[in-house]
Amino acid sequence: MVLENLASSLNNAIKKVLRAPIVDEKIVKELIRDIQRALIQADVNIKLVLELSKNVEKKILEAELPPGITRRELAIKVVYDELVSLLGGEKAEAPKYERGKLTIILLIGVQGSGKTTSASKLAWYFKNQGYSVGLVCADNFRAGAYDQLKQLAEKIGVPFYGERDEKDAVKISINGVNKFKENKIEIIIVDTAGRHKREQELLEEMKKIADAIKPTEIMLVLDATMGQQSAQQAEAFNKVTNIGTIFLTKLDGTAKGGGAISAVASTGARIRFVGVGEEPDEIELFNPRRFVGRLLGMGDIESLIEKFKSIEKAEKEAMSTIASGKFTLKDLYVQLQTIKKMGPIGKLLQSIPGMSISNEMMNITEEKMKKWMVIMQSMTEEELLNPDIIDGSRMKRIARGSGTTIKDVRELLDNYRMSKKYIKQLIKKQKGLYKLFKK
Ligand SMILES: Nc1nc2c(ncn2[C@@H]2O[C@H](COP(=O)(O)OP(=O)(O)O)[C@@H](O)[C@H]2O)c(=O)[nH]1
Ligand SMILES: [Mg+2]
Repeated sequence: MVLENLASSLNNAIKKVLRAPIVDEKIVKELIRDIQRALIQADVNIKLVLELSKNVEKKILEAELPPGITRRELAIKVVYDELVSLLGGEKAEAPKYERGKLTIILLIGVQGSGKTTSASKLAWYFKNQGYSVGLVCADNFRAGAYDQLKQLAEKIGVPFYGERDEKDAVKISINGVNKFKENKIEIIIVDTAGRHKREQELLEEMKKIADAIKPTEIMLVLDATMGQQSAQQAEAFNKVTNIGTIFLTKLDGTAKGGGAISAVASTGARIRFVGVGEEPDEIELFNPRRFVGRLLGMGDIESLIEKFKSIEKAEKEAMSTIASGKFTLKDLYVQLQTIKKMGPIGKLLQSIPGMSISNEMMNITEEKMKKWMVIMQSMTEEELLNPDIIDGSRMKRIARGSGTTIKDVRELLDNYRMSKKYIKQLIKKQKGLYKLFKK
């Protein structure tokens, strides 16, 4: 039984209700049976399934219908709500680690589940939240694990700790934690090995590491494409260490992640983050509503609307700056950073017909941005706020002062004007699109 079956049987159950001419007790009972079958086949704890179905049945049959709501709509809403509450409730909940205090996150999971990638994603996420973050490589089993995490750490600009030749993962974990503790790092993320000669060895090693470094949170990394194996993995790990949260990876593919429901049910751990790509910034907070929507086959528009909301928020400031005609060179730098951060959103926009984003804008390298900052530092306040006054002789002075060439200065100014135009266009397009998706 693979997880796709769970998703499709739930989906079929919902469709049956949608197709039925009237939703009477018989249909409701049938719906309940379908849901029970689907969940039990997906290894969700039987007691839990019975509880869930009892709730659904009771709510659908006994509830007073709210005005304007059909029993059919209510049935779907109830199933939806029950699954959402099984997965932890209403909304995406951001972890709140105390500032200035030490938080240790220990990542565990089988080989290939995405631990190392997710470690870098978490580091990227928390760094952006303003925490100081350190990455520890305690995977000394797979050759290349050290370099993989080290490179990712360099890419996102967070400190890395590893010992290439040390064979004892427990020792490395302790040393790494101690070093970052000395450096007053707030969040230490420990990446571990996934493959061992025997599974039992791996589980014992995880337990030893956990006992040694006493993590604040043990996070199980689960591959969304793994189906019901997820529950078995989760249970095996949960027996030796207490899993607190789950990072569900590879939700960017076709997998709906139904297996994770079983993992949640069997461990009581909450899914906290999802991975939606291979890059460090392709991480999202787990959103139960969106997840269930997707599982039941009605979530795509919802996630799109949410993405647009977040773009709208990010661009609101830019909009008001530009609307007031005050888009300066200083703003340009901030904007470029925003655009870089919007990487995945850029991708999303590109996937919508008629929304191709200027590639020149998305491809500006970090190097170039640094050079531009240096150039801008050689400008006067007046020039920064009023770039139009920069003529040939000013360009010469700025180039000399920043150790660059007139060509570099001109390139920056060209890009500034292009950005101004581009951002204006982007906002216009977004306004139009946003209207389309607003209910
Ligand atoms: N598409 C996609 N690929 C992922 C995601 N997370 C990890 N991967 C890929 O899965 C593979 C295994 O990841 P890795 O982090 O090395 O797994 P580990 O063995 O648990 O450390 C790599 O090819 C990753 O790029 C994700 O969220 N989406
Ligand atoms: Mg790894």
